[in-house]
Amino acid sequence: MEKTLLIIKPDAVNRCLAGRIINRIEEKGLKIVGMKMEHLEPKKLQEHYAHHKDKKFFADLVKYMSSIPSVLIIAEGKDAVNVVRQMTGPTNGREALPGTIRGDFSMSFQSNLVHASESKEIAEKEIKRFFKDSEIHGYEKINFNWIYCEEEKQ
Ligand code: FUP
Repeated sequence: MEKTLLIIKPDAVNRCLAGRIINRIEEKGLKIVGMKMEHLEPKKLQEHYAHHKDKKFFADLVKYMSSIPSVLIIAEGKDAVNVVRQMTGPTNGREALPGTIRGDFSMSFQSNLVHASESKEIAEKEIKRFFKDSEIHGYEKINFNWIYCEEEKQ
């Protein structure tokens, strides 16, 4: 099944929201197949946000993201990339709808609590960037048959 990368960013860790965000992922029916805390280094972040390297907020973004540790998660499920993006809401927390993570807990463009991969291809690259193969776990989830119908499990 599809995998996506989520980063519970430094502001969420600092505001003690990591547990609530992890809860939402689990309650939705996504399967957590990787999870760790890591103090992200500027070099890795510059690569991760390379598409923003010419923007004026880039230096501040890297500084904030490398300020304290983040929690990194790989979530697996049918259409996981799209499902997690929907749960996250748009970049600006002030515009995100209630019910989304950013809509419920963020008032900011930058301090928007979570990163979620944008597409399947990007998710594959991001998972390789942040996780070793040995940190990704395959296991049986006992409630799987109650989350999907037969056709959706393919
Ligand atoms: P998203 O896909 O919603 O995480 O947003 P982007 O990839 O466009 O942006 C990545 C991060 O850059 C955001 F989470 C916050 C930061 N950012 C700013 O600080 N200011 C901006 O104007 C746009 C993005």
